[in-house]
Amino acid sequence: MGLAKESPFTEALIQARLGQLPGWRFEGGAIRRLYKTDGWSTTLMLVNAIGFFAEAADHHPDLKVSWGSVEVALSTHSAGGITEKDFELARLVEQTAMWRPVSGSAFRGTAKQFVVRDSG
Ligand code: H2B
Repeated sequence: MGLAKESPFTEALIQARLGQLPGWRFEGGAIRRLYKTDGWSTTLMLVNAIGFFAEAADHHPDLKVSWGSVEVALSTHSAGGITEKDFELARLVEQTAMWRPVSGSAFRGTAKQFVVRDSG
């Protein structure tokens, strides 16, 4: 007797949940988003930030890394589809990638483009 296999979300549920995650789509069996960056160093910082959360969560995305972009693809291999784990990590990745100091913050923030806001 093993652990009960988690059942994956239906496509209708995936699409409904994606309504709350602008920029993310369901394609090739994964929920995914492309983040464009201002270059290699920002790309690597984003990869490392995602990697930190993924390891702490014990849930790991596929990352497609190019000079000026990171594509994040999430699925739950053990369930053979999309589960709450993927949506929870997607929300965390989104908050992390798009985080900037709010106006009026004590932080000046960076003048760099960093992670592009309308990454698609
Ligand atoms: N990541 C993802 N995306 N899907 C999984 O099923 C998964 C994982 N399983 N990270 C975890 C690790 C499992 O292999 C380990 C043993 O906990």
